Amino acid sequence: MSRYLEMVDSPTQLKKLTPDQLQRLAEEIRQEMITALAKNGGHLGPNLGVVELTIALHFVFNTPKDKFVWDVSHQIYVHKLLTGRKNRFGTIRSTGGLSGFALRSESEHDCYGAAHAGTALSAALGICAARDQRGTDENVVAIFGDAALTNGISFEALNNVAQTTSRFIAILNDNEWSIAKNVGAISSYLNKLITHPSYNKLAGDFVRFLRRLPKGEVALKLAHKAEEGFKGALTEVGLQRSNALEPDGRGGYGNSLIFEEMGLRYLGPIDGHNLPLLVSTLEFAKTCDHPIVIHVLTQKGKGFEAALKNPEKFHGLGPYDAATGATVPVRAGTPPNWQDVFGQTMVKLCQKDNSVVGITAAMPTGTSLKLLEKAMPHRYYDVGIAEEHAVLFACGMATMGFHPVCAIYSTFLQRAYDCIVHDAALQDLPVIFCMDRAGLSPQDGPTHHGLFDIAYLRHVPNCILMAPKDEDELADMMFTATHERHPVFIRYPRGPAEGVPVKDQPRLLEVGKAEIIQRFANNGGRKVALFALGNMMRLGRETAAQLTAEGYDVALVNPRFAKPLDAGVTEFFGRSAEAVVTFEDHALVGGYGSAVLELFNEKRLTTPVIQLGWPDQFIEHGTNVDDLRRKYGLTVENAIARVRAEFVNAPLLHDTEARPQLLTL
Ligand SMILES: Cc1ncc(C[n+]2csc(CCOP(=O)(O)OP(=O)(O)O)c2C)c(N)n1
Repeated sequence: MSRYLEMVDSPTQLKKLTPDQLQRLAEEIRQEMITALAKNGGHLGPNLGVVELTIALHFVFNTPKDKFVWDVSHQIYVHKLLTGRKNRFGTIRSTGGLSGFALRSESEHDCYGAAHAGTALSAALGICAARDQRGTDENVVAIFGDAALTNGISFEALNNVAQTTSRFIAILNDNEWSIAKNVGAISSYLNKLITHPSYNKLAGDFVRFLRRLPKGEVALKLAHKAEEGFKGALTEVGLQRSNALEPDGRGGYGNSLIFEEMGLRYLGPIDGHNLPLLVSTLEFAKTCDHPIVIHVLTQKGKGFEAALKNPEKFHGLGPYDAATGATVPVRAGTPPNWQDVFGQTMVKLCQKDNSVVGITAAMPTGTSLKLLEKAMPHRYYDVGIAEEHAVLFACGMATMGFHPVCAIYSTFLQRAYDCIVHDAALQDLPVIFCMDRAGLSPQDGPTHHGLFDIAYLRHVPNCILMAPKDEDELADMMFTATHERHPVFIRYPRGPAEGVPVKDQPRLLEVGKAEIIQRFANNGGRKVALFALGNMMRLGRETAAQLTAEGYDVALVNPRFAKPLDAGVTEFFGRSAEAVVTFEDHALVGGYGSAVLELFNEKRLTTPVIQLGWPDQFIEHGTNVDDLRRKYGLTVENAIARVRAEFVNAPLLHDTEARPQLLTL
């Protein structure tokens, strides 16, 4: 580790450094992140962009007393390095290691956890309100990206600031990028602020503040450089932005500062890589008895050529070469990712059916809907980080005869729950929800695992909920969904699919019909029926093979539908088996296994049900899916052990004695 970073293990030590040393520290931190993250990857680009900003924040404020609330908090690595976690930094996002996000249980300097976008301004305002209630004097700083302004909650908070508190500091970290290029009117508006000198709001009280500071006595003698810095702020970063100003249609270029209209003083835009300027500006913000937003311009990936050239890829990535940024090519023979099969199928469906369109909430790459953008841009919508809006927008289109497909990760769709119930389901609209990352997002952890969607959808009337066992079935399910008149949800996981060929022409599936993969052999062995939902079919198959080898008589079912359940097939195997095992990549509470149990109760079946799935707790992050599945028993070994245990001391019953009411199928 390099010199200054070695010296600094807390914000207190950071405050002892001279301006030049702080600058050196910034360089060392960049290098540390580039090398340390190369092995496992992480959110490199956003963090390279906030090095100076984070140093300045810790130089001026005093956490944990003062509070930093980070939006998404994927840009918190520098903060981690400066708050006593540098020795564990190499463990970030791996099993037992540091979280990739802010985590209250990890450090007293992380006052608020996050990873879903748009939460910082509201949470910070709540902290301010509590401070004001208590009559204490903490500074509260919310740090949010330009893409957070595509999110409704951010505006709900801004709308509420002025009436709630007089001391609120918000830092808009504007790098023009969401994960992909930021979208929408707000993004164009921010560009206007940056490229038009008349919007520069550093003059006035801030400059007077700087001039009042006694020369030489300013914190670390930085401020005297600030005026100079502020003059350079536009030229260094702002003017690199290429877009010309667009007229506002009223003969001008618009002249209202949206933040000021909402009761926050606006300051900026300033160069977010100019440490002296940042320090002085934050010192000023500390003195403000008025809510303030500081517009800071940063470059995603600063200091690493490869990341600057490709901000989207380096937003978050796996292992890479620390010298060149090159990433490891996918091994030949690896099946396509589920998301890619989704994207390719979208293109095919849109080519054949004019009613189909694709909608993403700022995740064109993560969902692979960018394949549709490329092939048929007029059938593609990126609405920004706005899941609620995405669903309502889709509902509107559905009322006009369209089959909109919302490609939204399972975890992010949680945000749009009311829109699903109140708009899509209640009006019974044919919106299709393709829920990517349904299952684990291992390195991200509990904020990103998609383990709740069956539970939060299964009880909503009118909904159809499916999970494909492989990528060919995913295409069939998407095709089937475009023929439905109800809201349809399809859940599939992250990562490579099963490697089965995808037919040219997908086929229609019968809604609510399961697929029987293997029937009982009636060979005299103890009868066990396995129901393996979606991607758990692989586990189901292996379990079936091993149990069969041990002499059990095994049936294997691909349920396909978590709703409507195939009541006939489920009851048939429930009655004819001596034990049933349900496999799901989902929380056990309220999940697919629960649906089976509900049916068994309704039919008064007493066959024991062994449920494999995720326990009733938040599952931590880990290096990979296998580590976590092993820990929580989502394994073939555990399935077999539990089946064996079920039969210990259980007398062998002949079919006829045990199950007199066999149904025929
Ligand atoms: C509700 C929600 N939807 C989508 C995401 C995925 N996501 C993570 S970071 C990000 C972009 C953040 O951009 P910005 O806030 O501008 O920060 P930057 O990475 O540019 O610093 C998105 C869309 C998320 N975290 N939360």
